[in-house]
Amino acid sequence: MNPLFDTLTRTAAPGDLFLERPDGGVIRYGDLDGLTGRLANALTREGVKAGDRVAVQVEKSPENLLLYLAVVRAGAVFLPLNTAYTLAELAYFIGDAEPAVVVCDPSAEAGIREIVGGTRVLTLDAAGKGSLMTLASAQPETFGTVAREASDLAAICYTSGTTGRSKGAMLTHGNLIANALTLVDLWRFTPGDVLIHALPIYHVHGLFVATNVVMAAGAAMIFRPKFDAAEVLSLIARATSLMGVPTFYTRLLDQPGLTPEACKGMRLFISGSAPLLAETHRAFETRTGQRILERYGMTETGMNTSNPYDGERVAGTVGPPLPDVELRIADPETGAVLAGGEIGMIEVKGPNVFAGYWRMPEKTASEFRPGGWFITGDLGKIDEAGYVQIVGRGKDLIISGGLNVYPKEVEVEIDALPGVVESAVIGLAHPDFGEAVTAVIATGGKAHASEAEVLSALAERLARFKQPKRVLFVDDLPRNAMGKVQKALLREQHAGLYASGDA
Ligand code: MCA
Ligand code: AMP
Repeated sequence: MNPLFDTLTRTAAPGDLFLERPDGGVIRYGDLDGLTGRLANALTREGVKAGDRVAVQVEKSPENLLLYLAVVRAGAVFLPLNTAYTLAELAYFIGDAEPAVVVCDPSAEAGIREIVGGTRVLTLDAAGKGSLMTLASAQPETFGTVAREASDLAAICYTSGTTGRSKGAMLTHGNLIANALTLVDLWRFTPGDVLIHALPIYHVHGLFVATNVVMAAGAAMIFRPKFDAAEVLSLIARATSLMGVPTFYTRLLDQPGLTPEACKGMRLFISGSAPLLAETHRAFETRTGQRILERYGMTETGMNTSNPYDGERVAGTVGPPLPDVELRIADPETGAVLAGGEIGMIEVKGPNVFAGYWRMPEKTASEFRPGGWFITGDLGKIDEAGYVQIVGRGKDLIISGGLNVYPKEVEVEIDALPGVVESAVIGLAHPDFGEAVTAVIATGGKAHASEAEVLSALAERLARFKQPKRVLFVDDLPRNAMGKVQKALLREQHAGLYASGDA
């Protein structure tokens, strides 16, 4: 038995719709056996064995999703990579994960071949074509699904770290199944549901929360290459649910056609990955009559909490812990559990919590408390009704449009530029992205490069979403008595930078 593959493919009837392609074509659940069989045979032919990693940096397409399923079916470990990562960033992931096969866009093939040494490279483009598909089309549909245990790895998802080095979160079959089944139940997904899938599938939200929940329920997806507010609105009449980051909802609110009538067939709007402003929650309800359900998760844990389906969905909270997740608030320094209502570190425990960081046993150990409690790095409190409220982050992290950016990683690149004494990268409130990456560079009062020059120097080094939206220059950075850069003060000083909706 292959726990994850079996769980995802056992609910639906063969004739049920699995996915509507961007071009309007369809894939039915009954097609999955043959489609993933060909791909799994292709991977096996390329030498992929149980436990091997398959690194995938490709545009979103149904074939990309089929590849995920085929990797799991072949007993291997799916390793999705953000399409925005530059070659410099990729070199680290590939060196660290040592995949047996890398699948990339044809346009990136030459560059990737240079950094991977002898590793096999196959291609897959946005239209679902490429050398992987050519190889798969020549393979038989029949494939003997590789047996796995619940404790075996199904995926490794890289997540940045405060020290600048990304860590590979190891997710097991058991982790992904537990979370998917809990969410199907909690959010009441059934075979009658149709989800508009407009998230990227290189992160936990679009790949596991959306896809696994849909499949475990035997439901269907309208699969879009990316989020486009007008397009999503035009699809809403045929759908029952949407999962998105807060930027989806602020952009939908800009659509004049967003009305109760337009949304009347929808039963569930879910938001997560970044804080949903209470004001967005209220505005959405006023415009549509629907209360967005906000939930909270992490790459390392999948989902931890969710506002209820039936009960009160409270704006500004992420709801109670999921039924099989334990959550506590602890003193960030000592780990002592704090009394109800106090603010502290959110720590979680449960079948959803990952198996550790790939080849980083010390890092793994330092992020768990005795008894298996994972230290999330988020600061929060639990109110009297048992709802969790996230009040800040213990980690220096910016979340821009639902994507995480660790300031340290950007500062390291900026500090290496000529004329920079030091830099502080901060997140400032932004009407579209929630927070915008902003660099403050100390020049010591000397001549320095322009904003455009700094940005162009970073373009090759950092993925587009990590690049600052603005670069500000100061003589010196403000420091406290301990000599620490006062990022909170910088955030205050520049708070209104994006208020006009600029940039
Ligand atoms: C695109 N750009 C961005 C972002 N996305 N800049 C900052 N932050 C971003 N998130 C760049 C583009 O390259 C472009 O630059 C410019 O900003 C404007 O692009 P635009 O066309 O407006 O962007 P878009 O393509 O519409 O994308 C915005 C988006 C997208 C729809 C919000 O970023 C997105 O789908 N985000 C979701 C990410 C996600 O799935 N997160 C879940 C992580 P230029 O014009 O100069 O080229 S998993 C997780 O967090 C846990 C598990 C959880 O709880 O879910
Ligand atoms: P990632 O490492 O990309 O999985 O991002 C996980 C982080 O996103 C969490 O540690 C939180 O800081 C943040 N996050 C996820 N969902 C929410 C939410 N609903 N509200 C506030 N922050 C969230």
